[in-house]
Amino acid sequence: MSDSEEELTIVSNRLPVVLNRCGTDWQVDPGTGGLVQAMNPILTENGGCWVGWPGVTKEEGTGWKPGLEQVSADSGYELEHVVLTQEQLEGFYEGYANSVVWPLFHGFPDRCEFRPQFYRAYGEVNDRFAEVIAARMGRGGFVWIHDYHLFEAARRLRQKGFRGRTAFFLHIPFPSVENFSKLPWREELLSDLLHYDLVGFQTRRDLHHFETCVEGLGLATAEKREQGLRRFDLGARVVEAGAFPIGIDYEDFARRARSETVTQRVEELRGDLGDCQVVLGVDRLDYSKGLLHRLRAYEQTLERHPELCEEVVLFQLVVPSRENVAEYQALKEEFDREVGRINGRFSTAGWQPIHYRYNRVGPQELSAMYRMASVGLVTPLRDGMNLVSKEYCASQVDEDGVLVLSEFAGAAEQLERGAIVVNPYDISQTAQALYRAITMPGDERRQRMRRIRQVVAESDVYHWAESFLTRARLREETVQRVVGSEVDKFAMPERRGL
Ligand code: GDG
Repeated sequence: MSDSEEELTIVSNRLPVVLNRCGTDWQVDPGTGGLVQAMNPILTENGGCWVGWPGVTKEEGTGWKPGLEQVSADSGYELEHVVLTQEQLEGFYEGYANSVVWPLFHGFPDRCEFRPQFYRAYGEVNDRFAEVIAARMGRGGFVWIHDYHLFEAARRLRQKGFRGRTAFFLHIPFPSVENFSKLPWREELLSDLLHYDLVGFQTRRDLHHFETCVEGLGLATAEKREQGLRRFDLGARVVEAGAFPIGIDYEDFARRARSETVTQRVEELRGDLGDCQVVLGVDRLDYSKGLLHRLRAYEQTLERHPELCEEVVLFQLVVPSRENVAEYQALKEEFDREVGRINGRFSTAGWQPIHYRYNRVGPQELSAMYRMASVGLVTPLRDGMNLVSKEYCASQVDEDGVLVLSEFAGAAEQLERGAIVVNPYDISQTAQALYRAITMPGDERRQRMRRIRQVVAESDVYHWAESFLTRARLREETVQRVVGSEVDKFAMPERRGL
């Protein structure tokens, strides 16, 4: 088997499956979404494996195993599960990943709960993942690890004797040195990332932040390479880091948006909304998505331009997320209250300014929403990339929608030339941008939309996977492999004490 055909192991916190309990049985369906779509052809063609947590805890039994095996057989590659207990899940997932890393990396340090027991649980679970990977791969091969749940996987794998190649991609932003430095385990986290051969970020800004943190904390010095890559020389080992902005399956979104079913559904939805111009928001319920700021900006637009009343609606889809975390429940309550207040303030006999749905919808319904909307309002306070902004553009097959995009979404680096870019903290500026989008003449809309659709099409998810994998594989020729004690170059005294 040549290098380019080498078997690939993908690792992510969740396996790409959806498990639903039906009485005492389990229904297991294949997952959807960009990452799965991008990996499917590569894994099925060359053979491979996906390692992850199936989504249920050890306490819930193993009745899902036959279903998982079936999905694995149908998809043509193996699904290797990592079983976690409820306690591990709480400390690792709800604790360290979502109450430390997520808020810190999205610029909300005050929301962090820096509890040592969370960090310990995170280490334990990363070790469990490493065990499962090592058991499957032995000492060699190529493993691509995804996201902030698994920073420690490469170090722990190497401790178990693994000598193959490891690559990592961070889907969320990397914080500035000011924010990053607040982390009690900051050196450990950086040194964990420096155990990978290739580390990928969403944007040049994230890469720059990483580089500044590594240099600022004195761990290594970055050397600039071709294509914006950075190279950290650690003696016997070299680590590369780069920006690889993730994309979507553009063709799939465009095709679906044009389909008969979706075209019909667009007409129905438009009819239901009284033929108003639709401003669309689609977000997981999360404080990083700037939902409350967005409502205030919309309210201000209506306040300043009363002529828009009965002409425009904000259609907001909020997708439930992390429902058992108290903070997310509180955010939902506040959001519900604000929607009620604004609707109470502006509604007339036949018109309501905000249509709000709190559920998950199917891909066709989502496509219809994207296509019917005259404005895509994507205003996260911070976002690694934000796929919704790209999906909206791909679905704008009539090319007459306008994208209003937060400068703090990773996507802004690529889409700034066609979108109206806003600072979502600046309510007044966002309101003005929204007004501009609603009233933008047709020619300008088409010109801008065409420009961004081209970027989204060129840098789709296949391009992303291909460029990342090509870089990871190229490294084999240029880099000496890590040997023996070099692994522990960054062993932290504190870590040993934990
Ligand atoms: C993380 C990073 C980065 C949403 N509602 C429905 C639905 N969705 C799909 C969208 C989109 C995805 O969920 C959301 O992706 P985002 O990128 O917007 O945000 P995160 O979930 O926070 O993702 C982010 C991403 O990873 C990838 O690297 O861009 O910055 O935070 O694909 O379509 N899909 C369906 N029904 C819904 O109701 N079917």
